[in-house]
Amino acid sequence: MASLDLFASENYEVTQFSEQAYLLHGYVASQADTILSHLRGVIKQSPLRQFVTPGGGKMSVRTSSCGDFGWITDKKGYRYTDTDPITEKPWPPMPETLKTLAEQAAAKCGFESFYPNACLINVYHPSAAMGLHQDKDESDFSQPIVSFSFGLPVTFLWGGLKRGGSPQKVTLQHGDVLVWGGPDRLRYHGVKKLADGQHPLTGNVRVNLTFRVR
Ligand code: MD3
Ligand code: FE
Repeated sequence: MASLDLFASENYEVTQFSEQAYLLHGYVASQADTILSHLRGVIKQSPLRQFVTPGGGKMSVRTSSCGDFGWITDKKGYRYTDTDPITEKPWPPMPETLKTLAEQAAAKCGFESFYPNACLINVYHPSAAMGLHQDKDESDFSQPIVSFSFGLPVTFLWGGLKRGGSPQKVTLQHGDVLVWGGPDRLRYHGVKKLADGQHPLTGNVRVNLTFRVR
């Protein structure tokens, strides 16, 4: 079992929010060092940047991607590309460790054939936030989205399938994994402004990875 050390904790609590929405508490905490060092390699090749949305506003979150496809936005809209518009080269490959951990997390929640080809990297500094939105730039909504959170905690917001109403709140902590699939895949979601703080592994930032099938 050479790959045993790749496996995430088997002692984690699960919170089920909805029919196919799960929080695996601390699922990747033991792998955080490895994952974060892979990410440092990725962002050396494709740097973090603050995109400008079609509405003309600069995003507060700093973003990069790895995998066959990366998510971008500019004046023309939101989409996936196979090339980083800054480097004009393919996005860095998705590190196998990350891909395998995301697939394992999905499988724990009943998604046995999830093979992500895009990993969006979001880095939040204090006061960065993400407004309520749906993730609908992908082509197959039967595929779940898996997210890993590292570093500073944040209040995650999740609402319904339509805008409006008050979203539910949940704190996402270092090492937490979210899996959203099936009828929950198109829920509105976002995160509140990041509060200042210090985390031993990330300093004053929160890092979020979302694994998707483009
Ligand atoms: C619920 N990122 O990158 S991750 C995003 O913390 C995004 O950076 C947030 O929303 C972040 O698009 C939240 C958790 C998440 C991701 C996708 C979802 C929750 C979701 C899709 C549907 C419902
Ligand atoms: Fe999202």
